[in-house]
Amino acid sequence: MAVRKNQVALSATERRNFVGAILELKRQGSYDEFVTTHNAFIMSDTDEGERTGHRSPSFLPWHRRFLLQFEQALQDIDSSVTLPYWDWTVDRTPNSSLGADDFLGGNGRSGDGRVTTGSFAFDGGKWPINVRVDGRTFLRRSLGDGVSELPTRAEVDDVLAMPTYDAPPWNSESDSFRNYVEGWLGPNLHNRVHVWVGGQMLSGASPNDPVFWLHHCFIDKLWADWQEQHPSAGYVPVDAPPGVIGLRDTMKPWNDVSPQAMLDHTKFYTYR
Ligand code: CU1
Ligand code: CU1
Repeated sequence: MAVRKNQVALSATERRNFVGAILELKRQGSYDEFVTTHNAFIMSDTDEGERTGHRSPSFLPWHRRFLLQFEQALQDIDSSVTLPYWDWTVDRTPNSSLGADDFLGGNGRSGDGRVTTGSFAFDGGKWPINVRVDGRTFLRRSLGDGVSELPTRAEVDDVLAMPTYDAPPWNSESDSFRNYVEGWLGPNLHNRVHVWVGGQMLSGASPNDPVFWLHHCFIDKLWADWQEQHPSAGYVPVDAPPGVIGLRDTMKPWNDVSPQAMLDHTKFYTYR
């Protein structure tokens, strides 16, 4: 059984293997397919129309499946690798361990935001930004510029205490755990972290920054924590209105994956 750990708990070897598998997936061309898929959903998910990846109840199961597929692609390269998570309530400064030279690299430089340290720096030659929303071919970050503070543990705990998974109108206006975690209402958890990192993380092509996976892994863990705290509150809606994914509906781009199939993450991995 795969165990997903906090990134601060990874050994130097585990960090090297994780980064190495990502670079190899990039070299093979498959990494950019994940960026393309994610960007397509960001562009098409809307509050009133079809919404599968974002702004909707399936935000959490969609990303759980997306991460699982990415993790399995890494494991095809190195079977020892699992996705680590970034607990940004603790590791919350630009100088945190996440940004070490042997891990994800640090902040972008002033002016153009170009990341110049770590394995994903443009000058290393291994991390061209191919799927992009503008002409810039280098990874960018501007930590803390768009919003100065990452969410706190107290804010996370308040959101975890919310008893209802989701609610009408099943979009960015819903008063619900899913919408508060996603960040359209309340203290803004998930969206705020994208803004705090800045650069490509602000766009639909956010998986261009490998920190995307560690951020979403923590969001996935928060969903698992919520499920444990609210065992009788399941995924809703069971039967959904047009545009929304109900419990047993198929989530694009897959043709055999429903939210129901993603509810129990322990079939695939556990968190430590
Ligand atoms: Cu997303
Ligand atoms: Cu995200």
